[in-house]
Formats: sequence, C-alpha cells, structure tokens
Amino acid sequence: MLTLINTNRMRPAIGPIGLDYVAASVRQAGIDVEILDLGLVDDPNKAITDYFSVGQPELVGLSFRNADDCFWPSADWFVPGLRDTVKTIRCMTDAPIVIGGVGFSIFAKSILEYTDVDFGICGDGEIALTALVRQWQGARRFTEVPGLIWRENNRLHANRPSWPTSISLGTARNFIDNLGYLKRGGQCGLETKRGCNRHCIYCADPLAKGDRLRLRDPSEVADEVQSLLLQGIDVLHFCDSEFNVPRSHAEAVCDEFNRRSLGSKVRWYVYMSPTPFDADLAKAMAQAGCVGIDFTGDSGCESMLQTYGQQHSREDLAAAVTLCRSSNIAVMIDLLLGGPGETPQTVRETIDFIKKLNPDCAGAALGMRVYPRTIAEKMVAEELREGEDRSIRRKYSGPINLLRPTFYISEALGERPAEFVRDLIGGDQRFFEPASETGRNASEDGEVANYNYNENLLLTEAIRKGARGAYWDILRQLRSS
Ligand code: B12
Repeated sequence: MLTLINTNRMRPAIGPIGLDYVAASVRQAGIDVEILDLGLVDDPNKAITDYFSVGQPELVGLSFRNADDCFWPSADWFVPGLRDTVKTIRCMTDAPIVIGGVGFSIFAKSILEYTDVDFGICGDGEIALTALVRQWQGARRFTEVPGLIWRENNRLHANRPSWPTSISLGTARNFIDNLGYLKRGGQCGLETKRGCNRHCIYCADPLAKGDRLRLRDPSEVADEVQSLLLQGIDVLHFCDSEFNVPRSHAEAVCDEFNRRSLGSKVRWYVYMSPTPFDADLAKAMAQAGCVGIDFTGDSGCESMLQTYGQQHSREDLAAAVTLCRSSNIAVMIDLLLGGPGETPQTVRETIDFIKKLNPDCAGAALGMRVYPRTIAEKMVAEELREGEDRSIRRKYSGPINLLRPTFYISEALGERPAEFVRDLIGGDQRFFEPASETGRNASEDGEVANYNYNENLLLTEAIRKGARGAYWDILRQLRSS
C-alpha cells in the first residue's frame, strides 16, 4: 500500500529514524508499508527503478531530513536533488507522492511548490500519515489530515501540524537497517521527547517539532534502547533538541536506564543547553551511559548570548564544563559566530573565554543560517530586503530566497571573517575552525578540523575502520592520535 523512501544520502550515513517510527505506527494501524532506503544503496536511481518495476504502491512517502547542510561557506543545497528523485519516481509510478521530514517541515510550502509533489506533511508523521492513507482510500476529506499541505482548485491548503502532546512511539525499531547505519554512521539515533519551548532567535526546531515539550514515557525509551541492544547497537545519539529541557525528564530517563543497568551496556551522546545542569544530573547521566555532551554554547560574550535569546550566561557554560570534567563526560561547545551585533571584539572575547574553559573541543561555526518564520528572519529583515551587500552571505544571485542556503555574518567582521576567526584560534587544536572563504579548508591542510558532517570523508573512513560515537568525539580523538 505505502512505500516510504529515505532520500538522505549524506556521508557519514545517518539512519532515517523518523521512518522507523512512522512505519511502525502506520503498520500498527493495519496498513501495509515497505521502506526503500536510498541512504544505503550505491545507485539510487537504479534502486528506484528496480523497486518500482516490481512493486506498485498506492501512495509513496519521501522523507526529507536536510534541506541544506547549514554550513557556510559550503552551503550545499539538497532541494534540487529531491526534485530529481521525485521526477525519477514519477516516471515509474502514478501513485501520489507525499513528502515529510524535518527538512520539509521547515520550508513546507516552498518545497511542495518546488518539487511539485501531491502532498506534504508538516510535523510528526505517525498520526498524520495514517490519516492521509485512510482519506486517500476513503472520503478524501483532506482537511482531516493533520499538517497536510495540498493543492485544490489551484490553491495551496495547509492544516495545522500534528504535534500531539503525549507521544508514544513503537519501540521495536525494526523497519530500517539500524546495524547497517551503526557500521556506516558510527551511532544510532533515538528520541526521548519532541519540541522545544525556548526562543533562540535562529532555531527552526519549534517550526518543525512544535514549541511545546512533548515527552515520552522513560520506560518506553528504555524499551527502545533494549530493542536496539538486541540488534547489536550500543552507541547512541539522542535526537532531542536539548536533552536537559526539561531537567526533570532528563533525570527520569536516566533513572529508568539506571534501574535497568543500561549504563554498562550502551554509551550515548546528547545535545544540551548549559542550563539547567548540576552535579546530580551529571552523575545520573554518566551512570546511565552518557559519555559526551555537545552544549549549545553559542558565545562567550554576554551581549551575544542575549541577542541569540539564550537563557544561560558564560558562567553557566564554565560550570557545565567543570561538571562534565568531574563526571568523566567528554565535552564539546558549539559556537555560533557572526550573528547580529557581533564585532571583532566580541569574537575575540568568545575565543579567549573558550580557550580558558578548556573543553575537549569547540566548534567555531561562522554564519547564522536564516530560516523563514524565525525571530532571526525578522531581525535581519531589512538586510534581507536589500540583498547581498551588507551582512547576508549566499552563493546564489537574484532575490533573497530563504529556501536556499542564506546566512548572516555581521558585516563588522569584515570581508574575510573566517580568516579573522582562524587567526584568533591560532591553530589551537581544541577548536574546529570555520572553513576559509578562499576555499582552502583545514582538512586540505591535512588537519582534522572539518566538522561539517556533509561528505566528511575522513570521518566516513574512520567509522569504516571501527570508530564509533558522536562525530566531534571521533574527530577530536583522530586529532589527538
Ligand atoms: C540529532 C540530530 C543530528 C545528529 C544525528 C544523530 C543520529 N544518529 O540520528 C547529528 C549530530 C549526526 C546530526 C548531523 C547533521 N545535522 Co542534524 N539534527 C539532529 C536533530 C536535533 C534531530 C534529528 C532527528 O533525528 N529527529 C528525530 C526524528 C524522529 O525526527 P524526523 O526525522 O524529523 O522525523 C519525524 C517527522 O519529520 C516526520 N517524518 C520524517 N520522515 C517522514 C516522511 C513522511 C512521508 C512523512 C509524512 C513524515 C515524515 O515524522 C517523523 C516522526 O514524527 C535535528 C533537529 C530536530 N529537532 O529535528 C537536526 C537537523 C535535522 N540537522 C541539521 C543539519 C544541518 C545537520 C548536518 C547537515 C550538519 C552538518 N553540516 O554537519 C548533519 C547531517 C548529517 C547527515 N548525514 O544527515 C538541520 C537540518 C536543517 C536544514 N537546513 O535542512 C536540523 C533540522 C537542525 C537545524 N535546525 O539546523 N544531526
């Protein structure tokens, strides 16, 4: 009945866990579903042709995770590739096509128009896709499908996304080749909750996942870990926006892991905010198997933290690093340099501060990807209207189009901001530097500094040879060896 296709072919390969959850839920509703995973095949066009020459589903669902790599100056854009995939599928079947996934949800209407598919689903896929199948087979009352976008009478219609407050997901995780992804991608994902209630100016998560926290029962999360363990998967990356928001849920998940002694069987990594975090949570996390935390640090300068809408101070960041050190958890700090109001002085302050904090590593990302419907879009609206000349960086010409990779780098950082940041870092091996505007990047210099996980061949090769873990952790270990 339904064929779900993973379109993400980036390397290292990341498992399409959204499809694992969605397929389980659709199957539970009694609908036949199969997965065609283009992430694991050598030739995607051949895989599509082979598949549709024998199978003719009634509906085809495409999962679209990354619209672009969100990385300046690489600015790799994947929407044209999605359109090509749609064309290839159209040649093989008349079945209607629906696209979903986080990359789709951020830009839903624009991607629907660009790819000319029949339907799109914004937000969670589990309930929505089941509803779409039912409506497609029955009365076709599309207004009853949460998050659906479709064309009718030459107009686009959009329903409110499905962001159910309580989420209960399948725990078997048996629709995708999770072990294959561990071998090619070094870790497997799982979720303990969805949504984010914070207001970071640049973040698209509330648009794709909703702005309320939607928690999973910790025992369901632990059941899922046990299913993955049975498949031979013992290295995980949690896919929550920030694991410690809310703190009570993070603690409840750790308590359940500890009750089942999972900490001795799996090791896992998370994204976290520097607050709320304390010794009790750090201890519970370490005992439950957490070996690495990537903090949304953003900046070491108070004025920039305020601009970005962060709730933590630079002292909170310092405290978080100390807590990780005393709990034996590896620590990475993600920075976002170049936002509105950034000056050479604020960047210098940040880099100096991070050097003093001495985390295991720090990612010096330069350039804020401007997403539609975010606070950042409103803040830089004037510059967006005016186009190229001030703080907007992009690799396309013509009018600004936020569907395409469009970045903000404060003009105060000058013509060559990456060179400036690299000079300040001064070869300090704890930092992952921004790639240089001149095209020369650190990995071309033979250094292990490229932390764009898009076609990162060094990382892919290390994983092939057996490295496992979060990518920053693999890269920093490569560097120190
Ligand atoms: C965890 C995470 C990572 C981890 C992944 C770990 C792992 N093993 O899974 C790591 C650190 C490796 C990572 C890397 C990258 N990431 Co990342 N990541 C995330 C994060 C936080 C969660 C993704 C996730 O798995 N969510 C859980 C699953 C279940 O959700 P889902 O896939 O969206 O699926 C649901 C719905 O979308 C829908 N759905 C999905 N498919 C389909 C299909 C159909 C037909 C339907 C109807 C519905 C549907 O239903 C699902 C269940 O409800 C997201 C932000 C976010 N909150 O989503 C960013 C995010 C996806 N990443 C992003 C980026 C840019 C990257 C990188 C490219 C960064 C880089 N340059 O290195 C790489 C790419 C890696 C790769 N090879 O694909 C961006 C993409 C934005 C964009 N511009 O397109 C995001 C959105 C963050 C952001 N706001 O910037 N990432």
